[in-house]
Amino acid sequence: MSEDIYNNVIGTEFEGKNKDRVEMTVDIYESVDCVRDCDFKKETNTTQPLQHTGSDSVKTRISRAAVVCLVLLCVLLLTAVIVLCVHIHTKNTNYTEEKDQLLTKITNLTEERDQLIIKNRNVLNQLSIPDGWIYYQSSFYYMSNETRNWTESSKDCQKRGADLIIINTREEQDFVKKITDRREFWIGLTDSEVEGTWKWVDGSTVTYEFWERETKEPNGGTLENCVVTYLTKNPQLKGWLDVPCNGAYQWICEKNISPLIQQ
Ligand code: 2F8
Repeated sequence: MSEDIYNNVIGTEFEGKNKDRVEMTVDIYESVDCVRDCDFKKETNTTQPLQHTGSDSVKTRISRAAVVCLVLLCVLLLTAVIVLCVHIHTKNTNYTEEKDQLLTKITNLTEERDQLIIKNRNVLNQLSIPDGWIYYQSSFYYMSNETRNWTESSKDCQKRGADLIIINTREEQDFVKKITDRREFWIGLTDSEVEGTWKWVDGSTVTYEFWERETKEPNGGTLENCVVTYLTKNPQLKGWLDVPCNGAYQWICEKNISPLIQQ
C-alpha cells in the first residue's frame, strides 16, 4: 500500500515532473521554433524588404533626379526661347527705328536738295541778269564788242570780276567755237613769262589743247606770246593760234561760279 502510495506519489510526482518536463520541452521546442521562425520571419521581414527598399529608393532617386534635370532643362530651354524672342523683338524694333530714321533723313535730304536746286536757279537767274553774259556749265561768259590788246583785255575782264577765258575741256572749246562763230577773240593763254611754257591766266598749265596743227601752232616763238581763237585772214584754220600780244582783238571773259555753287 505504502508502496502503492509511494509509487502513486512518486508516480504522480514523476508524472507531474514528466508532464512538467514535457511541457518545458514543448516550450523549449516552441521557443526554438519561435526563435527559428522569428529569425526566418526577421530574415524575410527585414533582409528581403531592405534589399527591395534600397534598390527602390535608388531608382526613385534616379527618377527624381531625371525629372528634376528634365524640368531644369525645360526651364533653361524656355528661358533661352524667351531671351531669344526678346532679343529678336528688340533688334526688330531697333531696325524699324533705324529704317524710320533713315527714311526721315532721306526725306529731309530730298527736301534740302529741292531747296538748293531752287536756290541755285535763283542765284543763276540773278547772276545771268548782267547784259552780254552767257551761262554755260557753271561759268558765265562775256564777249566784248570792242577790240584791245591782250593785257588790256585781261584787265577789262578783271574789272568785271572775271578774267580771260580758260578752256579746260573739249565741250568748252566746242561752246567757244559756237559763240565766236569765225571771229577773232583773245583767250587767257600766254607764254610771256617763260617762252614755250604756256599758262592760263590763273597760273595753271595747259591740260586740254586745241592748237591749229596745219600751221604747227604755236609757231611764233618770242614774237607771239598770246593766243586767239581764230584768224579771219586764215579762215581755213580751226584751232588756236599764237599771235603778238599787242594785236587788237575782241576778248572773252569767264566767271566760274563752281565755288559759289559748292558752298
Ligand atoms: O598762217 C598762220 C599764221 O598766220 C599769221 O601769220 C601770217 C599769224 N600771225 C598773225 O596773225 C599776226 C600767225 O600767228 C599764224 O601762225
